[in-house]
Amino acid sequence: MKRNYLSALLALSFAALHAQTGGGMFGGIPQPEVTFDTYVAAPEGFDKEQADVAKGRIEEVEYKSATVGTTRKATIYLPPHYDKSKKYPVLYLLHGIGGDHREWMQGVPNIIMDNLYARQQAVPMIIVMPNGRALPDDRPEGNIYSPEKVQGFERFEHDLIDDLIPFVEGRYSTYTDAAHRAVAGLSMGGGQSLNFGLGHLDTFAYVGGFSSAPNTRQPEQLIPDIDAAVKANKLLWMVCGSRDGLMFNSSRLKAFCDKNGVPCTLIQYPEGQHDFVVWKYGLYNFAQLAFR
Ligand code: FER
Repeated sequence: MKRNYLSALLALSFAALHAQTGGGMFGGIPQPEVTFDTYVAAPEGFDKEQADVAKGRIEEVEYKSATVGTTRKATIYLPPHYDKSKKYPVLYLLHGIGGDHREWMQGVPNIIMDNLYARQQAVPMIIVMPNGRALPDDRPEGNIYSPEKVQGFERFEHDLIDDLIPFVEGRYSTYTDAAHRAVAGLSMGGGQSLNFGLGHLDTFAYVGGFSSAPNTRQPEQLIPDIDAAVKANKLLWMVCGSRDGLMFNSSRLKAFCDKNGVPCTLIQYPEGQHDFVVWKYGLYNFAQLAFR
């Protein structure tokens, strides 16, 4: 999996040099001029296990996907003191091109969330980490950049909305409206989150893209109806590393939003690359803002 990210980074390293300057063109890709939102560092230890902090629970589940025609897996994080007599909002948290339903565990979402809850900095939520490659063989093996594999990431729109969400809302004690659903992800999963979240305003009110990849649709496709997006979306939040060649996916959406009066955040992580330093920071911040 490491090697896969490495090849992506290699291909993008030139573009990364350019991203710091902001604006202009690079390799035929327009790099829009944008004003980034203020970066505030996460506190020391936000991603480190603390002995005196209540722990949530991680479990792996299987659900039937009519979209794919198989049984698929997802990792679930339940907050500390999960109580079936209460209802919870749900964050769908999506992985990158070389990952699967276990990839996000590298970013210790359970520890980040446990620590946030200990300080009462996040609304208790269930986090669902699916496999976003909606294919009969959904393993990140072979050529992970092949058109077939990439199409699986597109097809996941239907698996998510028609199969996974109903499964989650049947199995766990959740709210079942857009105001209590969030979708966020890293890289390919960031692109998916922007595409599906903004494409289904009636399903998700909170949308996050961390280092979003070239699967991110053009701003005009993401937000064809400005008024509808402004009305329905409650959070559109992005982060990308200053040294990540994929910044243009986020900055062109940010530029469009600023021009059209759509509330939107884009933080440039200083010296940030295409890795879990940025993605953990993304979760830490997004989780505090969601469901408010
Ligand atoms: C690409 C560069 C990067 C691309 C996808 C990625 C489909 C995804 C990277 C990741 O998920 O880490 O050209 O095209």
